Amino acid sequence: MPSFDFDRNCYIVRIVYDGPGMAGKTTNLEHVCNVIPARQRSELVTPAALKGRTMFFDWVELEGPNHEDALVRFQLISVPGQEARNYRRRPLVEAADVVVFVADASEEGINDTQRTFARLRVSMRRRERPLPLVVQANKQDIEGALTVPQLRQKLRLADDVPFVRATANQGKGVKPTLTLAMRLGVESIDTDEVQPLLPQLANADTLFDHVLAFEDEPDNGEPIEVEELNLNAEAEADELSPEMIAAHLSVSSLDALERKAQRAATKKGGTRASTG
Ligand SMILES: Nc1nc2c(ncn2[C@@H]2O[C@H](COP(=O)(O)OP(=O)(O)OP(=O)(O)O)[C@@H](O)[C@H]2O)c(=O)[nH]1
Ligand SMILES: [Mg+2]
Repeated sequence: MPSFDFDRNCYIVRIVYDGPGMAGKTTNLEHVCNVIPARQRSELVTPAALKGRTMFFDWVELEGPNHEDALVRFQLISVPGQEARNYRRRPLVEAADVVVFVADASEEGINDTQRTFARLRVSMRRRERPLPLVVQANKQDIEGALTVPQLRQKLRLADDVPFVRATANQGKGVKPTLTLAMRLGVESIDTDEVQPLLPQLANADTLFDHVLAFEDEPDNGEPIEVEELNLNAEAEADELSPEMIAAHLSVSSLDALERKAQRAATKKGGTRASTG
């Protein structure tokens, strides 16, 4: 939910750019900084980047419109997409008011995109309130890149989730993506509760300390639900209609149920044998 910063008398809407490694998240923020005048934004802060990969996050704050006598400021944060940095990614996603999912829509990137989206979906389900989402189908310049309808199907997203085509390294689609995310953020000020700004999320400095607190427990093993893992099976079944995919999914869960029942029966039999 959006926050209110009483020190600066402004609303804060946090827009988190999530997505797999090398999808173009940092490129989006860099382009935003190129097109928005310096007086309307902060510097782009990137604590420790290694060979072009985001290690912790990128952060920039933009001045937005007035909303009921107070300014809205947007904090744009991009996560580290590498799977090994998932423990740093998670607290950032949890702090989001709006998520921009930057999908690598190229054939090469689509598996990582699906896997990362499955993780995001788990985080979204854990929240009490729905998290507004914009999906950017990036790398449209690469031959064979998935179209928006193809990507929508791969990620199993309904028609009401907004998608934007983009080639972020040429600046294409970056601003429309941001505009949509900002609009969703401002709407959530009206429809959601607004909480006082948490000190640990106030600025890039405190956010860095917040993320560093997770270094002691680098647990990347976030559970992904069985249904989500079936995404890859589904990926092979490209030409299937939604009905066939639904049938396929229920068959896979039936198979899984059957195996589970068999395991339980064997275990039970074993116990009986040892006690009887
Ligand atoms: N061909 C192509 N390359 C792109 C596009 N967008 C970004 N790139 C390139 O992809 C590479 C990775 O981009 P980044 O923005 O650093 O990716 P990231 O998502 O921040 O990656 P991590 O920090 O590792 O999570 C860079 O070389 C970009 O120039 C695009 O639309 N098309
Ligand atoms: Mg990056």
